[in-house]
This record gives sequence, C-alpha cells and structure tokens, in this order.
Amino acid sequence: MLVRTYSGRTVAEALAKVRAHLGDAALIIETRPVKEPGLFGRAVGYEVVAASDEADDEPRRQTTAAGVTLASLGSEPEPAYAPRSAPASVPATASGAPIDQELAAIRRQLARLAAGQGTPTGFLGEDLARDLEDRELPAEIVAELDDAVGRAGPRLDASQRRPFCASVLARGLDRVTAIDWSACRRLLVVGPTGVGKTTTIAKLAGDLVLKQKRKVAMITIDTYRVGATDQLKAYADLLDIPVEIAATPAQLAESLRRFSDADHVLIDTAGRSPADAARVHELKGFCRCAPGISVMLACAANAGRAEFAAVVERFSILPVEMAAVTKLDECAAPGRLYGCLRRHRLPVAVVTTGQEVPADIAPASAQDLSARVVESAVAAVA
Ligand SMILES: Nc1nc2c(ncn2[C@@H]2O[C@H](COP(=O)(O)OP(=O)(O)OP(=O)(O)O)[C@@H](O)[C@H]2O)c(=O)[nH]1
Ligand SMILES: [Mg+2]
Repeated sequence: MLVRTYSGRTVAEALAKVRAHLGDAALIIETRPVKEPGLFGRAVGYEVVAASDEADDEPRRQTTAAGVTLASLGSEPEPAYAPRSAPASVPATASGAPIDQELAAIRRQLARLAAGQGTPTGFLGEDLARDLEDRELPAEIVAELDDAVGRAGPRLDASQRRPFCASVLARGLDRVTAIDWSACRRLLVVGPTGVGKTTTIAKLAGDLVLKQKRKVAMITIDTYRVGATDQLKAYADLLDIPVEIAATPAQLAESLRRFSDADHVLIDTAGRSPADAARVHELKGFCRCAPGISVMLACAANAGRAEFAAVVERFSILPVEMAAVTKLDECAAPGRLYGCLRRHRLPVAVVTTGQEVPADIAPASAQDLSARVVESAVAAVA
C-alpha cells in the first residue's frame, strides 16, 4: 500500500492533489491543519494523508537516496512525517537519528496510519513515544510534540528530546502558579470525597506555621462525615493552632470574625460527589458568607479523564480560584493528568505527594508536572 501526504492551502486543494496522483479510489486516512510553530500556532494550510493500493517501491527508493529530503520532490507528494523545511541534502535525518532507524520508524508509522491508528511519533523516537503512550498522554498532544521535535530538526540530538518536550509541555500549563499567600488570607478547600482535602489543609497549615511562622487558624464546615471534625482537631492540636466548627454560612462568617487577627484561616469542607449537584450547590453559601474567601478545588492526580472532567465541571459553579492536585505519588499516568490539567486550564497552586503531614506538599510547577510526563522510565523508577 502506498501512503502519502499531500498539502495545500485548503483541504480542497490538498484533496485535488490526492485525486490527481492516486485517483478517485484513494483512501483518505487523515486530514490535519498545518500550524505555525508553537503549540497554539495558527493553521496556515492543510495536509491530507491518503493511501492507495498501488505499490510504492519506486517513490520510497527515491526518498531514501535523497536522505529523507523533500526538496528533490518539488511539488510532488511528500513522504509522511518528513521534515517540512529540510535542507536539500542532509546526510542524517532531521531528528538526528541514523537513516536506517529513522526509515524503520517512518515505516512503522505508515503502517500505523494505514491501520487507522495514526498518532505521528516518528521524530520522538521509539522509547519516548512508548513512554508517552504508557503514561496516557492524549494522542493530539503526542502529535504536537512529534511535530515540535521534527521542526527543531538536527539542532536537537536524541539526549535533548525529553527535556525539550518537557519545556514544550510546560508552556501548555500557563495557569500553573504557586499560591500567593499575600493575596490569600481565607482559603476554603472543596472537592470530591476522599480526595485529600483535610490532609492538604493540615499540610498547608504546617507549612505556614512551621516554615513561614504565620498565625493560622482552621475551621471545618464538615459536620457531615463521622470523625471529620476530630480529624482536623488532631492536626490543629499537633500544630497548636485554634480550630472551630461551623455548620452554616452564618456560623462560618461568625468564626471568621473571631479569627480576624489570624494571618490565614484555612477552611475544610465535606467531600461532595460530583454526581450530587445539590450538595455541591450548598457550598455556594459558604463561599459567599464573607468577603475575601479564596476557593481551592482539590482534584486527585489518579482520577480518570471522565472523572476529572466531571469534578471540574460540577465544582465550576463555585468561584474556584485555584486547584490542588493531590495524590501525585499515586499517579501512574502523568500524561493523562497533564492532558486533564491542560484541557481544563486548571490554575494548579499546590501538589501533594504522599500521606505524610506536613511534609508531602509542594508548590505547583508546570516544569515538574511536564517533566513527569517525559522522564525516562529509569528516572521515573528512581
Ligand atoms: N498517597 C497519598 N495519599 C493521600 C494524599 N493526600 C491525602 N491522602 C490520603 O487520602 C485519604 C483521604 O484523605 P483526607 O484528607 O481525609 O481526604 P478528604 O478529601 O478530606 O476526605 P473527605 O473529607 O472524607 O471527603 C487519607 O488516607 C490520606 O492520608 C497524597 O498526596 N498521597
Ligand atoms: Mg476531609
């Protein structure tokens, strides 16, 4: 089977080239925009990947002899995933790999395309492509990375691919930023059940009291779960800070008034299932009961894509300003997590990385969240 990529300023123009070269029986495998450099570049044209039953020996030999260059082909069909701006004669491939390896990767990629599994990974190299797949990075982001590595060309040797991809990914998490405590004096943490809200509050309180020497108080409005108030009280005792229980928005406002001399007041809430709209709605009154309450949404790093989306969507009725990503240590699919964070543009402020209070918490970093997606399997185990 012959698989080729045709480009044009419009899809119709590219399809006309397909028809001219492969005839009406050609099978269209994929249509995709060609973007300007950068993750969010504007579409400047289109590519159509098409296949026909014709044998492809002759054109492929031609490509090999030219060292995977497009220049010799002029306006002829381009081999899939060859670099768009390759110089006229290049002894090695654009990604710096030996030609044999690169061609083998391209052939595998063509086979995947022909089988309808088409995420392009030819420039990433097999190891990295496999790691990204294992870590469940969404296919469209894998394709963007592949494209970025392809565009970087020979400037990027194999050892630089992972850090390069981490930087590209980090640019996509533009809302990740550590908490600005100078603007956050009253923090109310919401989220689904068991996600780690109470321990995150205890960790934040520990950081503020022990490291930053701030005056902190805690309030819980979780009068729902048996043992919830005792759990927070135990942490408050350990840190030697005051804690109050508030059952209604009016009581919360009253407690906040009593704690007006505290630098920071951290407010714990009962876990709410995203399936229970009414109970999430109840939290609105608590968020609005006093001015200057910042709302943080706690999301588990190990949640599935649909589960994550349901949480973000359900809690979006509240004035959420920032997010905590909890249980990062239990996250076996950092690529999936990355996809969720980017898709929902979550302003992640902290991540928690274990059960230990107060140690297992860190300010959120786009670079770190991205590095987890691309680090080599050896580094990931270490
Ligand atoms: N592995 C791991 N476990 C965590 C982390 N954060 C919290 N946990 C554990 O998750 C469990 C639930 O934590 P809580 O803080 O009680 O969760 P919650 O959201 O307050 O729960 P509810 O109030 O019942 O909705 C506890 O066993 C915590 O130790 C984390 O970062 N990593
Ligand atoms: Mg709790």
